[in-house]
Amino acid sequence: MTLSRRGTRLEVGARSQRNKHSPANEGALCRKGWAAAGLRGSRERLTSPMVRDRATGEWSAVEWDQALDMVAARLAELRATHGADANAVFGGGGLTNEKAYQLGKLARVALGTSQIDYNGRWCMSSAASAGNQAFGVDRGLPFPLADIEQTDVCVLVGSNLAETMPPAARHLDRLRENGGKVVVIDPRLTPTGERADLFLQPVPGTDLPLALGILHLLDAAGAVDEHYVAERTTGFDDVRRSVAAWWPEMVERVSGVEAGRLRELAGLLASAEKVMILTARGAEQHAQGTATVLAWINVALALGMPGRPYAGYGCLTGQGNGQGGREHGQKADQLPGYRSIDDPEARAHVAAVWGIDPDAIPGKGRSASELLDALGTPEGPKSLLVFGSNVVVSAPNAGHVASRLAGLDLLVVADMVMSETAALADVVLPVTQWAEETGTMTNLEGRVILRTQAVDPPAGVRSDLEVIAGLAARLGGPRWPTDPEEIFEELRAASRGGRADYSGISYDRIRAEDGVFWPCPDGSGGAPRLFADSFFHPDGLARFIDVDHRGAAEEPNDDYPLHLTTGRILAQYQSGAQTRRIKDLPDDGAFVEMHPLLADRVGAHDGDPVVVRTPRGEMKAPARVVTTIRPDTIFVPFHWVGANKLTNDALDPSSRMPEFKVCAAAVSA
Ligand SMILES: Nc1nc2c(c(=O)[nH]1)N[C@H]1C(S)=C(S)[C@@H](COP(=O)(O)OP(=O)(O)OC[C@H]3O[C@@H](n4cnc5c(=O)[nH]c(N)nc54)[C@H](O)[C@@H]3O)O[C@H]1N2
Ligand SMILES: Nc1nc2c(c(=O)[nH]1)N[C@H]1C(S)=C(S)[C@@H](COP(=O)(O)OP(=O)(O)OC[C@H]3O[C@@H](n4cnc5c(=O)[nH]c(N)nc54)[C@H](O)[C@@H]3O)O[C@H]1N2
Ligand SMILES: [Mo]
Repeated sequence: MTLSRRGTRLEVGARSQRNKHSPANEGALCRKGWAAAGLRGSRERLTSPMVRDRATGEWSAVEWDQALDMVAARLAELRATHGADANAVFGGGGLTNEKAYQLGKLARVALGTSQIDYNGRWCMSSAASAGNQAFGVDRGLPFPLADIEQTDVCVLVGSNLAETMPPAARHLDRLRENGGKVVVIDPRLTPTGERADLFLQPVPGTDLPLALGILHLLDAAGAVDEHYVAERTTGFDDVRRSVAAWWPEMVERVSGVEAGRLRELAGLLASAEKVMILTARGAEQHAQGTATVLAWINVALALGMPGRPYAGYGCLTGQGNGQGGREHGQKADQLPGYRSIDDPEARAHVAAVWGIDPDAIPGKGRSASELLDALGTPEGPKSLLVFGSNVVVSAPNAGHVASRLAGLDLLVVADMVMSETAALADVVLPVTQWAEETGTMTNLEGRVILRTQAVDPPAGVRSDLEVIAGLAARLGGPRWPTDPEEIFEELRAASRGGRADYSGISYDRIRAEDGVFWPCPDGSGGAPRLFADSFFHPDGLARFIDVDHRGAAEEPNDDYPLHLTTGRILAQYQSGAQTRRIKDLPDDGAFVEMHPLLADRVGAHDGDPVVVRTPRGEMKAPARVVTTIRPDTIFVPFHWVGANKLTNDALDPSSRMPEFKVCAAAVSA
């Protein structure tokens, strides 16, 4: 039996000196960052467009013109036969702001399709939806990350940041050096949990009743900031009434967290002057993810925290451009500047920037999982262009997604490697990697930063911006720019007046100021800390939203008696398309984390192959027996093909987030 998680042995690349040029991570990178250059020059790198013969399955290298001509001709043909929505686009939160913006424009202007969405739907969408509802704005952190060090109590709900944002873990360490307390809520005791002063280990999918129970206790103890609630919020009365039912003993029954622990946490929060509540995917990737985040925001509001220095609520980001990637129009319901595609004023503004009639902008499309589910069906799109996602590994219920892709007339993937999704494509377009191109990203603090090209790309590859412009030109439009700064200038104009207003930001300003925070209308300074005087709803007030616990979409039963949850390990990134190809990173393959009590019951020893089954599929991997997980729960990392054959594609009604973090499962030796 191993008691240590193998992933934790990796050391974080240490750079202890404060680096003024990257305030969020102080110049530190995690192990993957240091090794990322390993993919450059690798034999795995694609350097020529490839076309696959469907009959024989054979790939052949073709010239760029030939590949782009062919793709554009097929897209035009599908549009002519089936209408504009026959073509679909799938983007990624790893793309730069410029790429995300151009991809949205490619869909709406060059293809005229409403069918575009992106993998960010699987990432922070529930927190985004909750932030918009409660505060009227979705900026992951409304304060700089380093503010963590100055708070009194930092509550991490479903975040394993020691493994998923290693450079940020130092902020937790400094908070504790400063006398502050760290609280971690996770069904697994992770390296983040090991840093906690108080650790709560709930059943997956029960963070919502935990929050209701905490608010119940705070209210009973008279710890609600009545003045703040009256002056700065609306809707508390309903919330107060509904949490009255959530006695700690009832919360214990649902969540498995002892009532005493709950009281301990409530006591800590009641006596603190500054409380910071941060959620990540553990709390958010649920069919009730938005409601769960809202319940924790309610706790923060009741304590009077949002807008107070070094306090409030925030969502810890995911992908490299997780924040900027959700602001500039690659979402099904969105136009650049975080505008709604349904808003006539937004449509008129963006249409003017694009030089088209507002009526030519399509309406709302399908969200990521719904889009993938519709592919190749009679009503659904017949083609898909993928930029920056490896959907057959990372989509929920991935076996079903693969069958949908197989029903397409045309699948095109732009990638730097032959990912599992690219391997199913008709055409693969080889593109440049981050170090080989320039562009802006918006970090979790809402800080727009510039990443400049460091090295020349290998011969034969093109940037996504060149690919997009190449397709747009062939689809009959005017010539589109390929220079990132020129595109950023257009994005600035398109975002003007929107919620994520970038109009005051320029490449020069970003260089001069080490990043600029949005909202930043022309002539303004940018705003590192939000909500000091007012929230973003027209009346300036924050909203308490009354939410109740519905439970997971799929609860354990006789056939599938366990909770399965999924997530990340330190050494691998996402679908692993890049990190699994880097020799310097350890790759031991997937595993099934389980408690010794469970291992005994199924007769498995550490390292033995076990089979995990859910109603959707099964996978085989070695058992990893650890005392750090709940005995009723198993955990599988999703970096390898397998985990997502098991996961449930039930969606959150408002964010359309799938339930990656809990479903019913069975395990056998
Ligand atoms: N090493 C590494 N770092 C990454 C990534 C990567 O792939 N690898 N990906 C990046 C991206 S895109 C993202 S989104 C972030 C994600 O960052 P995190 O959200 O920190 O990562 P996860 O491992 O998905 O989930 C966090 C924790 O949630 C716990 N959890 C599972 N179910 C529940 C539940 O129901 N409730 C609670 N409270 N906790 C639960 C898991 O045990 C896990 O420890 O990481 C980013 N950083
Ligand atoms: N079971 C389970 N599944 C999950 C999650 C979970 O916690 N559990 N988490 C979800 C989350 S939070 C996320 S963010 C997704 C992520 O999962 P994916 O959407 O698959 O994201 P990546 O693995 O980062 O895939 C990026 C792909 O794009 C390529 N790529 C990278 N940069 C670029 C670029 O600039 N241009 C182009 N054209 N290609 C590029 C990479 O080589 C890779 O093949 O997975 C989700 N899936
Ligand atoms: Mo993510």
